[in-house]
Amino acid sequence: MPDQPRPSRRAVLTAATAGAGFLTFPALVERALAGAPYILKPLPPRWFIDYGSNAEMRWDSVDPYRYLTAPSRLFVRDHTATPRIDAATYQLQVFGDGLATPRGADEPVTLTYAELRAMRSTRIAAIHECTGNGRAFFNTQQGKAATGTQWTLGAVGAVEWEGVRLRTVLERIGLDPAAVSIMATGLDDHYVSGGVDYGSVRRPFPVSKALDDALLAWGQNGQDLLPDHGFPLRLVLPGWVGIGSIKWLGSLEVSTQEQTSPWNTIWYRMTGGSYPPDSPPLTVNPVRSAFELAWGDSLVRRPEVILTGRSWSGAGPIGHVDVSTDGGSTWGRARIVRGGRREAWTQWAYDWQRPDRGDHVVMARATDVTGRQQPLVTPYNDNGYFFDAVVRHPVTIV
Ligand SMILES: Nc1nc2c(c(=O)[nH]1)N[C@H]1C(S)=C(S)[C@@H](COP(=O)(O)O)O[C@H]1N2
Ligand SMILES: [Mo]
Repeated sequence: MPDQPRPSRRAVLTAATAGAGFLTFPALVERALAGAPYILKPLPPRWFIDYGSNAEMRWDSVDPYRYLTAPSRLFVRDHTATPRIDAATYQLQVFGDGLATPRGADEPVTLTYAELRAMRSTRIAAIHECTGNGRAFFNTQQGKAATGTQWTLGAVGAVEWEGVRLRTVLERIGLDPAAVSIMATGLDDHYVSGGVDYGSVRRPFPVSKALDDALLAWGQNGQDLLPDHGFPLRLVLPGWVGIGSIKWLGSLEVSTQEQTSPWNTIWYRMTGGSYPPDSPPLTVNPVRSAFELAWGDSLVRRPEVILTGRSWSGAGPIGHVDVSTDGGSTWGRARIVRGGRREAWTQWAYDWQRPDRGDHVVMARATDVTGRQQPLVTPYNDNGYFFDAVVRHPVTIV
């Protein structure tokens, strides 16, 4: 299952001591018995909803005066658990028949952490988001639950990544013009689900993305990557589904053939609902919006209540945002506070005039510069990807 919540460490321990569970997730049971958490950074409940190996950022903890999401606040999505990797012995391996001089997996080009960091560095501010962000709303808003972690809207952040462009690295190694696909593979444990070992977390992406804006990142917001976010090195595919940005990057296989892995054939493509069986792997993220409010927040009545929030799109900047405070009957344009080109997301504010005391539903609907607008209903898919419909957010004016 994609984005399946791992049982809490306590639940794993209970199962393990009861003699159950060893067959289903031995590595995780071992880890739990050893007292190791899945995620290494602290997850204070005021900032995060803790799902074991996944952690969601709470939108009401977002500071309206901070544009970027601090590493300590960013959501985490681990298929198994965060590994600790020693940068001193780390090597990135690059191989495949798509290199100018083809190389097998047993004779890769290797790059050490120090060699990578000595290369020309670039900073890219981008939205970082899980494909399943908003999944819970398939159930709570549209009445049909999808499998996987029931994220609300907090599996997203804005990050300024620092690293070397993959293009630079490939040019240095030498690329065959016939290369089409690159398989990125992580160094974390094999992903085992339902008794099946799917191997290392890995997903192929097109060479065109590699030559466009893909980054081999060692930093986030001016500091080294945290272990949970991929230390010492992760791939970043700006604007694309989070699964493309492989953490703890172990190898890149450059091929003249299209490549597949379960992460682009079984998961991270649309299945079920009205989707055709040959629906392609997901790439560019949709348009979404969130209020910087808790679910069911209470707001003190004033002549003017200011609602703040953010909107983002994988395809480009946000053009405009409309807000409704009456459940979608009427809409007014939000003020853009910060956004524009080369930015990760757009911050906005809406001045709610003379709200009545009582319960209300507030909604934010964004349109990006390519003309993509959030729909009111998102077609269902089995794994609950790309919930981009306008979210009906309850608030109470007290
Ligand atoms: N090696 C590896 N890379 C991975 C994953 C993983 O479990 N292992 N999870 C992916 C998914 S589904 C997402 S949404 C992002 C999450 O990145 P973050 O935990 O740094 O926020 O990493 C992606 N890269
Ligand atoms: Mo994800």
